[in-house]
Amino acid sequence: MPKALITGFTGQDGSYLAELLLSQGYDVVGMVRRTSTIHYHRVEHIQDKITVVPGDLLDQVSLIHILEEHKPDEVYNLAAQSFVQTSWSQPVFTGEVTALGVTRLLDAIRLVDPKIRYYQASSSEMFGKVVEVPQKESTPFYPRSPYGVAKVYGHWITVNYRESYDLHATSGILFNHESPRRGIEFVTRKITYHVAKIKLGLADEIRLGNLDARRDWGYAGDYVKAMWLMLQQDEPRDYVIATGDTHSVEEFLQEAFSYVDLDWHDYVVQDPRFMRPAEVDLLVGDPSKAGKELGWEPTVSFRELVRMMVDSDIKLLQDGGTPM
Ligand code: NAP
Ligand code: F7E
Repeated sequence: MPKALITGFTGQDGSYLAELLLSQGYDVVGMVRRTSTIHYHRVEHIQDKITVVPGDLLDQVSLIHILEEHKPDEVYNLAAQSFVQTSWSQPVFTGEVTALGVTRLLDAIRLVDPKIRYYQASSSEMFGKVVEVPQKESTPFYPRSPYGVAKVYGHWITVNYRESYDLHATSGILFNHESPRRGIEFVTRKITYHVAKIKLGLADEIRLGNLDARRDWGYAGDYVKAMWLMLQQDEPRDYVIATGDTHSVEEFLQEAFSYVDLDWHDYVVQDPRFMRPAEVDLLVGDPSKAGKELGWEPTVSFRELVRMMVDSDIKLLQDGGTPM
């Protein structure tokens, strides 16, 4: 039975990846950091099938101990300070976790077992102020936030360890991917949760920042499959994972509100608190290399994604639940 370690197991992608690996017959080890309250809401349905271990990307000793004790064949590094807005208020912390955390983990692999296959969660935020449309593997990076800068470091240290130590280390450059398990602070989930609240009479407005930004939004369940496929290749290579389709925040609003027969203009308040010091205006990826070499393609359209998230949030509220 192959064994995989997932860092960021409690996050959106960690939960979908754990489900996928379990369905493929893996023994799954999920790393969680210590917090004063336990929040396993995304993974509680599979918790008894997973070996949950404490560890932190800030603490290299914890990483070495996990690798020595559990001996994984594959490591998926999904842990990060992943919210772009927070990276301006906590730039050093973001660098420690999202950039240097990658080196701590790669170096632990080099020391304990260099045969381990490694996946790095790189991001379309590395393209930032884009120099090419659409963005592909060879497009130069121009990050626009401390988060984007930290991800560029994580990306290049992964390439460097592959070339320096012959590690099977792969970097997936994933464009935005969403789901009903998306954190409530990200714009898609913030919108669908508020649409559900407004529809049910529990709120009467939603406060947002820049509505013109365009993103290539896909479904997280599709994207974790690409991560797994990357580690099954003989040669480690880097891949863009995207839909090739782009929409503005305003288009997302339009789609979500009209689905429940409401007009978004009646409820949206623009609030400078949600504007960013530097914006990424347009992202759209070219996933053709992943299509050709991995046989990967997205299965959920923009419209299906929006509706899936709105439906889920309406059900969550009707069942008396709270957002993840
Ligand atoms: P997420 O929901 O924010 O999950 C992040 C995970 O990282 C959580 O499990 C979190 O644990 C964990 N974490 C944070 N700091 C840590 C630390 N110091 N040590 C150990 N674990 C730590 O993010 P996601 O959307 O699933 O994204 C997964 C990865 O892909 C991230 O690296 C993100 O930057 C990257 N990415 C995401 C997207 C996207 O659109 N979703 C696109 C490209 C790249 P807690 O539960 O304790 O907070
Ligand atoms: O913002 C605009 C905001 O926070 C999307 C992370 O997973 O994907 C994600 O980063 C856009 C931006 O995601 C609000 O200005 C307007 O232009 O949902 P977001 P993100 O910054 O694209 C990448 C690929 C990652 O790697 C990251 O980890 O929406 N926007 N009004 C808003 N955004 C938020 N959050 N809140 C607003 O009120």
